Amino acid sequence: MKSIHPPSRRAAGLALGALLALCWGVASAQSAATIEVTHAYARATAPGQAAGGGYAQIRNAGTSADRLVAVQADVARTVELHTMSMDGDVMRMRQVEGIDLPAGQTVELKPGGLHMMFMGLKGPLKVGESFPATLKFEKAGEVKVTLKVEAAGARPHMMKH
Ligand SMILES: [Cu+2]
Repeated sequence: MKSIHPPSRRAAGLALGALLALCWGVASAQSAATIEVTHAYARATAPGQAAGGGYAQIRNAGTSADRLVAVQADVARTVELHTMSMDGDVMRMRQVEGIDLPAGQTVELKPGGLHMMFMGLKGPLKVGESFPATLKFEKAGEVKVTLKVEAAGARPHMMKH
């Protein structure tokens, strides 16, 4: 049997290891780029209003499914992910653990459906202003977005948490 680890081979092994580490770095950078967030906005809130909704179009341009698991924003004490459904004639919101993002698809967070809920607002969200938020994805990691504050719709406020 020949020598198993001649020095030259060992060096080659180390070089390969370094190359693999480099590839991992590139791979994770690419996976972050597979999530595209567009038209991120929040609804304006009245003074004293405790919570406000946030919306966006989230495209998973990657080849594997991902999941939005958390959102962080300095304007609110905490941010929850909600879904909305009709209960008789009352809109009800329910917290969800995450929002699934199938590969190659766009999921729209919109009024009346899935949305971000900014809980414990530190002040009113004013039309024309914008604020930063960080979206955390299971695979793609953190994606920073800016939400533009848009006028609250004429939708009646028959919502319950
Ligand atoms: Cu909500």
